[in-house]
Amino acid sequence: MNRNADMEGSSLWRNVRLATLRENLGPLGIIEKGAVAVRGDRIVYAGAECDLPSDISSAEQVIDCEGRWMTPALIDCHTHLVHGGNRAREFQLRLEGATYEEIARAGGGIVSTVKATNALSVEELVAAALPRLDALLLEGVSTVEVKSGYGLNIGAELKMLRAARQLERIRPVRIVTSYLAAHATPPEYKGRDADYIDDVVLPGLSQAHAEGLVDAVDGFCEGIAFSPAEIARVFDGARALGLPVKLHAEQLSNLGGAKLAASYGALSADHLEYLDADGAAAMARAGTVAVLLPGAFYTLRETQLPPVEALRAAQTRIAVATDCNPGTSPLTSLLLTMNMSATLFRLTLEECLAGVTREAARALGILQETGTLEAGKSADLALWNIEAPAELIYRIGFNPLSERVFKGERIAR
Ligand code: DI6
Ligand code: FE
Repeated sequence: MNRNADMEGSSLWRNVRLATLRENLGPLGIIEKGAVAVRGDRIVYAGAECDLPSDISSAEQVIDCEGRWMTPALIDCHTHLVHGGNRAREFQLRLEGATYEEIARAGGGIVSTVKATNALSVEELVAAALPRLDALLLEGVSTVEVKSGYGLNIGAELKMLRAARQLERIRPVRIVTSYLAAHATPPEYKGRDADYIDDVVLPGLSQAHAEGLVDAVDGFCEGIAFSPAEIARVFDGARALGLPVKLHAEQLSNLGGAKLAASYGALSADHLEYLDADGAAAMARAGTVAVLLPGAFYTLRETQLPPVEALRAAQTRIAVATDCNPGTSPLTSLLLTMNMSATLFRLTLEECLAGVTREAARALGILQETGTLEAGKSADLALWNIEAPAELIYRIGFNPLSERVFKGERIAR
């Protein structure tokens, strides 16, 4: 065994076209004749093949990519992946003419998912989430944000977050958690939002944080959920624990949630159909990413488009995500999410692709670690059987992934 120790666990991806998503390299950060070198779990080189330094030009494993395209592995930065049951029956009833109110009165809606989630153990929640997670991973996803928010009592919120953490141990994926007890007021606290925040949301947050279960704190700021003043109390709790915040804001009406989130230096504000130019500018100033969720827009047959022009004018960063949830976005495809972002929201190719890589990483506060093809970052790569990047957003229901690499490890499709 005289193998060079430096080459241990090393791989070289050559003859590859790179969409690095590095901003200093122009749109998509394209390098036509590229190479990517990996040592252990790190990218040590991502650039032109002809400039490959001689000390890293040899590797244990050399992969000729035959001109395929490589992007950073994809990132789904907003999901409710862990939950019990589904709402297909409600979907069917709505097609037959039932209204949301009728369904809610019959015990449906978010309350039915809360019941179904409370009924499951951590292991059962993991088992329920796995097929959804696997669907994402098969399309080149390597990082998934997962929220709590269907427990609505301390025990069940912690259970959801434990299930989310468990997913990372049984699949090659990075999971980033958000504590979303401020998603809805459970029936037992009806009309007593403040008590729910005092009794459940804030003490549950301290417990979940003490267990290492919380990467960020989320809330739902809406007429049917929590007011900006109530969300501010939750954000104060997050701040006291040193946790970053994000917010479901301006989905159904404009309550100024995005502005509030920006004032707390939020990582992101999400949905945003009813955002105004002021809110977009406040987000840009705070570095708060706008996460657009076309799956919910589509499922709700919403007609109010998010203010994409205002976001561009303010130079607010834009990400896109599935919002995978059983009520308003039963979507487990980030490729389809990109297509919807283009078709429904008129996002450009660059906005779509940056939205599931670089900007999604920024929205999760992990841009130092992943989201671009860049030396020093985690070797999270996706290799595609495509002739041009536009194919990633153009097709509907077709998966051109060739292979995925997570932390340097090759994962067969
Ligand atoms: N926004 C939504 O659209 C969902 N939650 C949220 O914060 C709805 C959740 C559900 O109906 O289960
Ligand atoms: Fe959501």
